[in-house]
Amino acid sequence: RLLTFPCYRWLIGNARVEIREGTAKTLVDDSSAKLLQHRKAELQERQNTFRWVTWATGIPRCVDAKAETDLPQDVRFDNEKRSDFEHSLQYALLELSLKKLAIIFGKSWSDLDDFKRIFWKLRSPIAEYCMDHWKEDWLFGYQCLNGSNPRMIKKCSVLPGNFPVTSDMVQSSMPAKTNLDKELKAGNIFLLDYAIMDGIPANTIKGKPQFIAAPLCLLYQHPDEGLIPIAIQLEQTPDLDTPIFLPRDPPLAWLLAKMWVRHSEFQVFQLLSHLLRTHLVVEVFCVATLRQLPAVHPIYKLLAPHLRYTLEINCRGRTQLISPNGIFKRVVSTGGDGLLILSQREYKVLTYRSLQPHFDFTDRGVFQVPNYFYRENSLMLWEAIHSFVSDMVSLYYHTDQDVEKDPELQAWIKDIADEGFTELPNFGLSNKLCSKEELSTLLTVAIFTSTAQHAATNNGQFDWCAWVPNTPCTMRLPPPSDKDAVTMEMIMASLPDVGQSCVQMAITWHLGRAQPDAIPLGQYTQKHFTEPLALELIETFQKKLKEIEDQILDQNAGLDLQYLVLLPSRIENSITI
Ligand code: OYP
Repeated sequence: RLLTFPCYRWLIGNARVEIREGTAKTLVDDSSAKLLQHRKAELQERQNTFRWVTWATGIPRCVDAKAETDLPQDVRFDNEKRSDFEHSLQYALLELSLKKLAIIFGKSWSDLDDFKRIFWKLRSPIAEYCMDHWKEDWLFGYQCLNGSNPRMIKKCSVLPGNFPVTSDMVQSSMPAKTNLDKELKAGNIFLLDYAIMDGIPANTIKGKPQFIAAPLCLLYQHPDEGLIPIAIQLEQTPDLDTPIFLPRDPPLAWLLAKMWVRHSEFQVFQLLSHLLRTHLVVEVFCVATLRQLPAVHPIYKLLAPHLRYTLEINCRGRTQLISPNGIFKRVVSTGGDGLLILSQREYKVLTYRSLQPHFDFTDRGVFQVPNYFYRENSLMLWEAIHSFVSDMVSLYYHTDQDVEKDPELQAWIKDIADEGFTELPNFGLSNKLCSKEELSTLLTVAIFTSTAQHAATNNGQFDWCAWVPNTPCTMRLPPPSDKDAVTMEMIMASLPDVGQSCVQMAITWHLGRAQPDAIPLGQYTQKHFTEPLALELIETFQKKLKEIEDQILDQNAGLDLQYLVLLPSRIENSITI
């Protein structure tokens, strides 16, 4: 395979032999006119190859390619990855279409247990656990912390004005000696607020309207039961048709209310936490790095392993997943116009700060919540990456001035801030880098997002979405307005039908399963760096990751429900799926 992005070039007569190895050099380190000429030529070529394009306004810009086939070979899947990607999906879809046939020609689809009939072969231990326990309130709470969308829950010290929960309503969820007021003050009340879903247009599938709600859900950190939901309102504006559902309501009413929250969760999780906040954010780093940093540049060498396959998977996502006839349009309630409007709303409020886990936890007020394994693991990983990256930066930049005076690095940050994250006045990332620390933080954001954060959202999706009633991709009836009128028939007519459920299982299995050619976090199969000092830092980083691995395994030993998605050995080095 031709290596068109060399780190170093040997000039032998007229032939240009290109290899990746060699000492990393910033522009000021490269002295000979010939090598400087090469840097320039390489960047010109890359800027011709990788161009920014606005796929849709109001979301991050991306690489100009109509489909993955427009991308140059160097950034395409290799044969093994491509054939695995295409076959695994076909396998899952075929498997499920057989089940679907069996059901259509078998007995009716009328009870929650009927979901079990499409739940064979494609399974995981957590998905099975979920199937057995999904109705239990504590598992609903658990998923806010350690499910596949662990960034939604916020501390609630004052009830929102549009959510008139009274002390009486929730007293039966609390020990007698306390009450809502006391618990609000004590910091034990939390909120899920899906205001962002309010007014999102819903899809029409095969002529049938789908439905979207914008729920509010109050949770309580119970001294014995753990985090549990205690009140749910399915729309943002309270009124007679929008009752507040409570755990003491008729069981089917409470269950359907929770399903509606989880349906919003599916949309926010897949489109905002997963697609926008990992895939699309990282693509900006990909494109800017390919356009602005020559392969011999230390920052190129540092980032390249974290950008593998991301352009191709994102192109496939744009053409097959969120396109006008894609998977979302075919089976998800936000398919059609909804998904873009939702993403644009989130993009408007996206901040650079929220991509840094310690700020994210501070701003959501969730530093004290017990058993928040996602928080504990992601902070350890952030620290490890930040310390590795800072040491690497110090190898090549001795002073803050060195950073300021690297024209390639400054062109890179300008591309990121002005060309990638356009139309974002409140993002909070400057288009200049003034210090080593600013550079290290930015690199940590890029690497953390493409590794740990992507793993945290992507890798548990089959576990939590395979049992469709737990996280339904669409709803086929409007939210219930009368607590006493909820029946099993209504629940089955609301949840995804057999076909939609099969696609949800197939796609989440396809994306969530371990990738056969995965390169784990901190493992480098291409030897970008060759200098001993850099290699030593890589080794230290790998040792640190091993310690984290052991610590996470220790924490999980003996747990029924283990949180292993952030085990370093299971985190991929880049977004490849
Ligand atoms: C690309 O042939 C990707 O249908 C997934 O996209 C699935 C395909 C193509 C389908 C191929 C085909 C990967 C990149 C991404 C992302 C993040 C968002 C994932 C959302 C998954 C939603 C699952 C929907 C279930 C109903």
